[in-house]
Amino acid sequence: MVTLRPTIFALSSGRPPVAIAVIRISGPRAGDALRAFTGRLPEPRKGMFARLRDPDTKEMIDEALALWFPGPNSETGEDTVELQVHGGRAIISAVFAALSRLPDFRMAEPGEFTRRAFENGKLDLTRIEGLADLIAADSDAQRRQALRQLQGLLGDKAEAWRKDLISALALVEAQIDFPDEGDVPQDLTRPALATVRKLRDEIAEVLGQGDRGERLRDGMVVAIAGPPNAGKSSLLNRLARREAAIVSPFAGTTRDVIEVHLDLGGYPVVLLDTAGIRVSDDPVEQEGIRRAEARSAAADLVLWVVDAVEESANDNSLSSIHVSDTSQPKSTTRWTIENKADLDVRIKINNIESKAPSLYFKVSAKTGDGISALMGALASQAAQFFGSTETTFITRGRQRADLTETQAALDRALEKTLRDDDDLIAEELRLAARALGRLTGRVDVEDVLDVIFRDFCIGK
Ligand SMILES: Nc1nc2c(ncn2[C@@H]2O[C@H](COP(=O)(O)OP(=O)(O)OP(=O)(O)O)[C@@H](O)[C@H]2O)c(=O)[nH]1
Ligand SMILES: [Mg+2]
Repeated sequence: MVTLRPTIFALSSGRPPVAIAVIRISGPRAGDALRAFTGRLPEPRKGMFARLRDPDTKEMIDEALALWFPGPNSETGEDTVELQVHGGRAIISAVFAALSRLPDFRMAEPGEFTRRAFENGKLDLTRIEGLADLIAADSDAQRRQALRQLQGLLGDKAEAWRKDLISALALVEAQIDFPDEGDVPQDLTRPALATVRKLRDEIAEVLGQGDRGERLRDGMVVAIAGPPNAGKSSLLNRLARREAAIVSPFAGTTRDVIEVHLDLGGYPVVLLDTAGIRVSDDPVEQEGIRRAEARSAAADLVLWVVDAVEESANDNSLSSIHVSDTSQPKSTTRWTIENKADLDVRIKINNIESKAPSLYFKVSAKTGDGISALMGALASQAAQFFGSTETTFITRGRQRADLTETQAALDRALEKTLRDDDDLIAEELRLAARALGRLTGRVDVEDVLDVIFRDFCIGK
């Protein structure tokens, strides 16, 4: 007897207890499971109210909504069942226990439903990456980009390119196979190369769009840094609107880097609170300072926080801060934040003062004064940082690498035309087609699948 491919099941909704839990079942015996629980199969793709009974004892487990999606018109391409039960732990475990007792059933691994969808040709790799990003999206801009990727913005384009490339390759191969035969028109290579040139230019354009798409996935990194006790952690808490970091009157409170994810005007921002930078004998604090400097150097923007009172005592010389801190490479944009404005006896000055190239803000993390202006400036900075991502095709380094390889092979093919060597041209075109196939997961897929599915949750 042929052993059936296992039918898999998992909880696809959030951690119980919750109002409703969604259990998904996919595989050749999914329909059997539904029949075992309810005694019948509903009409495809229509919700059915059902009493779920334990297949062995016939004891009722719960009242549920059952959905039946026969393959191949299902998300995974296999027969699929979705049960919406009340989201209590005992209900879910009773359903799982009963499912595990059915022959050829087992729990799904993380991302296994999506993996089956991929194997059944429902999704290419770029769409799967879009799906992973969609689930992980924290902000509107990320959600929109992920959705475009899920809808095939890059995948469809890559597939169209691959088809054109294969037609071009067929022409070159025909030229090689029938060099002088009367029924084959002369010079098939020339039209093929026109296609190749067009493809190369289109790919170059996509690659030339910059790394906005990749950056949008990670978010704009904003590091809060500065001398100890300036109120960096207080500022982080104020911007995050929660007590994410410990605040204390003692200098040297923060040691580890604290990370908070914010949505600013629809853009993802990662805010870092770091240890106050000073000379210290304490090895733990030294490590904290080392981390603070490393993370600030890698940040997209540094908010350099100083104590307004100390600033005024220092003869108001903002420039001294710039001189004293040499840890920042020139390329990182840096704004100076004078905090504790509530304690400052000087006459209130304008909130934002443009001191190009850095910006200067005066705030009070304690009273909230000046915070909304700072938030507004951060939101515009994020909007500017990400620019328009509407037509950004590349969202991952993996995609960029495959496209760069495609382009390089096309370039080499075009160079070979000078030497008029059709065999070498054909070989480069094959390499280019292979790199494009890798992008969508048509070839060499095993190397990347594990990396991609590592990010997936169970039940997806
Ligand atoms: N009056 C006033 N006090 C503040 C303000 N912001 C912070 N403080 C106080 O300043 C002290 C230090 O604040 P923190 O936020 O812990 O400062 P920090 O820069 O994170 O300090 P380290 O982590 O030690 O480097 C605390 O007692 C805060 O309550 C402010 O705007 N006004
Ligand atoms: Mg702190």
